[in-house]
Amino acid sequence: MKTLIFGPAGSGKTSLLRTTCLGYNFMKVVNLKPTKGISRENFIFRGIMELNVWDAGGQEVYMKRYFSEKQRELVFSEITTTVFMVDATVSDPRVKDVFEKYLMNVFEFSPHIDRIYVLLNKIDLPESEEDTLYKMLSENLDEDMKEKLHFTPVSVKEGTAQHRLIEILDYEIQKSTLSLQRLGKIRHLLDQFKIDTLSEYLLFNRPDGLLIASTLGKFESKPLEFMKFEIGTLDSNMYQIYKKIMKLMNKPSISPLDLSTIIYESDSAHILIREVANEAILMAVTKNKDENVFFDVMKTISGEKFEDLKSYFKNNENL
Ligand SMILES: Nc1nc2c(ncn2[C@@H]2O[C@H](COP(=O)(O)OP(=O)(O)OP(=O)(O)O)[C@@H](O)[C@H]2O)c(=O)[nH]1
Ligand SMILES: [Mg+2]
Repeated sequence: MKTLIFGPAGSGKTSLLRTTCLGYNFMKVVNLKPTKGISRENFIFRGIMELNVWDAGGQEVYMKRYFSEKQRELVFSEITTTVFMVDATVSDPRVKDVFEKYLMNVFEFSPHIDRIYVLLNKIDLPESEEDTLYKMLSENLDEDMKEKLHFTPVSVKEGTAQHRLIEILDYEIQKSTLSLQRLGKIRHLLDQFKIDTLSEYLLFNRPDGLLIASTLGKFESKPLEFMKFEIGTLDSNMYQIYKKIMKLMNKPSISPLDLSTIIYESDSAHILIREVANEAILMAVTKNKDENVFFDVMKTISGEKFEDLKSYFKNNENL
């Protein structure tokens, strides 16, 4: 799915992508250099939808190239989703000019596009003039066009831009048969895990920290978003210690992957966490502390059905 992120230099496009799709926090992206031309990257959003993101560096030299006869078809054709991002602290009339050229080219080369998302970014700053920008960008457009535009004032710094992008991409998942099929299969497996073990299961996508599916239905967990869910960072010394123990016991050497389940315990439940093929994290929460339930979960997350779950993620590599 070609996803084009377009807009003037410094509006926050790369910051938005890095924080949403790679789970970076805002501090990690404050010193980004301007993007040179178009940077293309593949992400698997929510573990099920493959995105081919085109992040178009917005400096004027590049803008000229994107709109040139030689390049415009390449840049603006075959788009599935597109977002226009502006810095709401800059109400320069040149922004309007770029926006109009962008719209013209999107509709010429990707006429099926029925929504254009416009993010008015940096509203955390006191000098932000999102209303002025909104008026400027929506002025003199015909009604048909206006209906296609969806403006949202946002801030990458405060996290609202990431929420909006996630909403936009979730809407795209709903339109993608392939993603829905994959999600259906994953949900079906988790439901089977639940029946087999009397426990609830949550599956998180590792790179963006977002929920892929759960047996509890929709589940949003604030602190998990925009953060890499790394089992390794939970206890980074464990591997070294265990490796040494194995050596002292004259057992075969182990790889970090052999240490892939973490178990927590509360007064009323066990929580077991296991990596799924490097791409996802599965969390099981038992209904009680019955030891049979515990061992059933252990069996499930190392059994045949778990291999099935893994295979859905391994297939991603071949997309
Ligand atoms: N205050 C504030 N600063 C932001 C926000 N979003 C991005 N920035 C800053 O704006 C600057 C430019 O961000 P980039 O993500 O590099 O902008 P860009 O749109 O990719 O720029 P080009 O690659 O040149 O087109 C960085 O210093 C970011 O830290 C925001 O929501 N609030
Ligand atoms: Mg950039």
